[in-house]
Amino acid sequence: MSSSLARRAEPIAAVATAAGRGAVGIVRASGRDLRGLVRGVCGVEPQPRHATLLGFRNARGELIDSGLALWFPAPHSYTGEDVLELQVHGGPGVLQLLLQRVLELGGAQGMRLARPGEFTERAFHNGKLDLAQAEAVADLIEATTGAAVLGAQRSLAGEMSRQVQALAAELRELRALVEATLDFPEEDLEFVQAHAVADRLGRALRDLRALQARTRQGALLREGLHVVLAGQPNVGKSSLLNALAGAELAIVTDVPGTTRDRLRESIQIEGVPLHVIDTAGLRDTCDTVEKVGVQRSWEAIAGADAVLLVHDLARLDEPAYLEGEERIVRQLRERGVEAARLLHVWNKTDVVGRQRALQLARQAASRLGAEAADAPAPLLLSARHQQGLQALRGELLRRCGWQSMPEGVFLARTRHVLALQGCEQHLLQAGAWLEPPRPALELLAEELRLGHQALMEITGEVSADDLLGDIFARFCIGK
Ligand SMILES: Nc1nc2c(ncn2[C@@H]2O[C@H](COP(=O)(O)OP(=O)(O)OP(=O)(O)O)[C@@H](O)[C@H]2O)c(=O)[nH]1
Ligand SMILES: [Mg+2]
Repeated sequence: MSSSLARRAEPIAAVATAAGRGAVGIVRASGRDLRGLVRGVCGVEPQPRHATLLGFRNARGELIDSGLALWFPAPHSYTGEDVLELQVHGGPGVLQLLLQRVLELGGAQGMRLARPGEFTERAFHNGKLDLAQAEAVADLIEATTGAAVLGAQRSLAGEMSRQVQALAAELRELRALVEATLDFPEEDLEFVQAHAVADRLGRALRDLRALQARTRQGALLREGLHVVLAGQPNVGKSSLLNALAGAELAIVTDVPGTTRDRLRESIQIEGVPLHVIDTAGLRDTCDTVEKVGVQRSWEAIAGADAVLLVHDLARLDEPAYLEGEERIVRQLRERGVEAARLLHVWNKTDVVGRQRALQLARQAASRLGAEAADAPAPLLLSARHQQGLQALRGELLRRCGWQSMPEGVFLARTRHVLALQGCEQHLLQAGAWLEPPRPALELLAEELRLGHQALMEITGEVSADDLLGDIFARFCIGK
């Protein structure tokens, strides 16, 4: 028996509720045969799947607490094994004594403390959940916004898994078609059959792309977007952070070089998390501290999904200021910040008025080679007066490819996005082998096999042990 199989044979127990005090706390145990343990802890065998009020006692017969016992004999339980849940008063002392008692009574069977996520891992191994659904359990617990909760529920209910399975079924049929031909080496892929394969491959690619679009939205909803506020000193970056967050987080003064270090804040737009970083103004400086700050600004920019380059409309007609703008745009380009990641915003509209602001922004944009990025219109803001924020929020969502989907978004992870990308590459390669003169059918079959395999990584039908270890280690204990 491999060590991971041996570990799965041992019964496990843990406190399932969060650490600290609460009205109710839960101790949970799972194992292949918990009947002995149940009688030991409860004194009787409670009716399955009913709440039974009982007293739970220590080895000397003293009452630890009275509470509810919930008994789920296998296979009708969360893990698919026998599961016992005990609900008692939610104090750390009570829960520890009760957990100790459970471990003691299960000792003969090798009962031990559960590792993080081990209950869910067992549910996965016993076919109660696939891997994407197991991940959704963790995501549901982690969800902090309404949109994330609903998205995680959709994944947990299997919305993503069903789409993955449907696509996998298409690929299985396609592989069968190609491999049937492989079994008869003297017959080449006939013209008609080649058409059938090409047709099916085209359909599979279309379905894959639809799934990719939904999955990307789901990953965005889970992981959010990293946005950096950049620009020269005193243009209003910190004011913009405060305006977006709706709170006075960053220090704002009229002294250039106020912000010395990066400041992070997570906000949300339509439920999409936005991790915003305010940075030190970009300029050449002799001040040692500010120098480090500017260095950190560049580091933040390098790791950003989007860079909001803030311009000060009130100074756009000053040659020295404009030169600074040109230098920053040049440096951004040199550091590989492509136009798609760069968003120009024009601040302090209130100082110059809207008409003049539009004119100044257009002139400067043309000088900075930023007109295309400004389409359809420059983003005019007044961070101080909280104006223009709605348009900015909308543009940020548009840039990151967010679309509200009528059928609802399911929560997804970067892991899923990458698996689908892998599948796409193999299917495209398979398509290339299909072109005349179709050099070798084996290559086509192999690409389809690899594509299929990449897809099955999502639901965990194909998965390496260390991937599973990685995923479940991030759960909390008791789940
Ligand atoms: N009139 C007006 N003033 C603004 C606006 N936004 C910011 N300011 C003022 O501009 C000055 C600089 O604002 P900050 O937000 O500190 O600018 P910053 O870009 O963070 O500056 P550093 O941290 O020094 O790089 C402050 O006096 C702000 O009140 C605006 O929309 N209109
Ligand atoms: Mg600042």
